[in-house]
Amino acid sequence: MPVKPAWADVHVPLMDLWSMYMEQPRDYPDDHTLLVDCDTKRSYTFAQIRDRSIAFGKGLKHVLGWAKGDVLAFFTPNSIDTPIVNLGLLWAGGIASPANPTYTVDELARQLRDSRAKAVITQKELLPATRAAAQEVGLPLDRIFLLGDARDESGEHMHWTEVDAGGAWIQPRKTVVDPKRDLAYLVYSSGTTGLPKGVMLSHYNVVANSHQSRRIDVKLLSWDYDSQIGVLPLFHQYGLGVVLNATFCSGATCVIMPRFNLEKACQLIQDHRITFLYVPPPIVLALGKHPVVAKYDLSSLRWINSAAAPLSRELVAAVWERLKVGVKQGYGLSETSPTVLMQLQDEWWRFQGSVGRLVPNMEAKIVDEGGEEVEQGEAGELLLRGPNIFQGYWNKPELNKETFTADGWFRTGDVFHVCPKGYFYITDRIKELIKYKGFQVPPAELEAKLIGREDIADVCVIGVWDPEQHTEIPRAYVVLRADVDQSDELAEDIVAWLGERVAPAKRLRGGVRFVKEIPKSQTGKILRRVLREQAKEEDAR
Ligand code: 4UW
Repeated sequence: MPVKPAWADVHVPLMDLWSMYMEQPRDYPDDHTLLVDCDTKRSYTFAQIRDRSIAFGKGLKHVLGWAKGDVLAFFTPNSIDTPIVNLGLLWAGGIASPANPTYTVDELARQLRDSRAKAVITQKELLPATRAAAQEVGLPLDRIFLLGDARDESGEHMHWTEVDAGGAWIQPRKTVVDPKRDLAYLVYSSGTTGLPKGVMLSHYNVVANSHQSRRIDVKLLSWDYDSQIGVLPLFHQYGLGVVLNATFCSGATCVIMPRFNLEKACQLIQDHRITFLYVPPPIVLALGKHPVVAKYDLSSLRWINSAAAPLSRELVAAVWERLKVGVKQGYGLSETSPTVLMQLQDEWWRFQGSVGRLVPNMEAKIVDEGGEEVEQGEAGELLLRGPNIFQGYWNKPELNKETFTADGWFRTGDVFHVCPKGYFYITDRIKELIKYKGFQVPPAELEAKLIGREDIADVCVIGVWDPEQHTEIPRAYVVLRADVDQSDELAEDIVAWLGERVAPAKRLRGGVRFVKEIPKSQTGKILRRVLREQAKEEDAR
């Protein structure tokens, strides 16, 4: 029998995402500050966000002839402007496709090409990479806009506020979308295998997930007391979905950090009396163990939520010992808009190690390799159904057939068991994905690059556990060509060579190991599990 949520279903209104955030009843006043820049202290109230997003949406329609379904790519570190541009785009019926701002030119070009982005918005410091990527895919350079504080003196690239100005006089008519059919986001994820692909999230998917998860965290927040730091990347559903959703729904002010710095984060928590945090496990590690934390008063914190990668009980205990703050967990995927499982605030100590229970309106099944449901308590792959499940991968009909079962269950590629009370425990991953500090690292992407080297005959990249950093790190198992001799220098060269060609999160921090062959099944499929076991043994020595 599929597992059902402990809660009754919630009503999911049929509306677009802009209307959900900007037009629904809320507890806080229009002039309440929602977003603050941690450096410049520049800020936006709700009314400013609403009005500026409409102005940007009008500008997009008029200046660029933006049509429903046109994609705007985001290539920017976190900025308080991002949510406004994002909302303005949704108002104009567009689709946001955010990219990791540490991407190389090739990686960005790939996403621009695949998403068929009509324009890209970036910051001045990233203009050289953005221009190079645009040129590579034939995107006209005047389709690159800027956000943030710095302008482009050459005048070649409009600042988003200039796009705004261009449509000031036209009627504010929001583009009508079909919430169930039209997309709000095209985020990139490698799914269970291969290269990153566009995850199609409809307005309804995201609106649903907001309502599904509201009764867990958002319910506890109040606009005149609570605040958070927006350190999670807004190019990822954890930031774009969970963090912004908490702020817009509750009014809890979000102090946006462009990049994480522990000391700075502690200073912000102290100065702004921050009450809650959404973070990945490495930040929990830092809060629990790093000496710098002791210099600051973090007593305003009420709770922390960790998700996106595994978190050990030991770290949860370390944070409790030190700060007397509970770290609860959540689980989800880009493909699920993202929240699927969540612990309540008091469950981190009552159900330690669990990543929570199903949010409302979802169903879950745990199945064996043959697709049959396992016995209660046994481990297997987690399958999901619900209104927050994505519309499939962009332009990948064949893959979509494999991703969903015939009766519509989404295969997560994660291994779970569930206790009789409905608490879920994640124990393994059967998909290829590696997570470095919560960032996706698709092994297939690194393998494709490495195999391009003359001296490499075969290669497999897996994630190995780094207990000090508390994260998986990518390691390459390499078969050299017969006439090439292995050496430590060559291993270092391979690490450095790849490091120049990929975003920093994808570097081979786990090093290179030379092997005689890559274990494969009779059908030629790489047996990653065998290598993962081998790596565990090697690292234990
Ligand atoms: N423990 C172990 C976890 C966990 C985990 C995810 O990059 P994506 O596609 O997506 C995310 C989403 C994070 C997220 C979802 C819901 C939510 O509410 C929240 O915060 C409260 C954050 O990371 O990667 C998805 C993959 O990441 C792994 C798992 O393998 C999953 O398939 N993962 N959460 N708590 N592993």
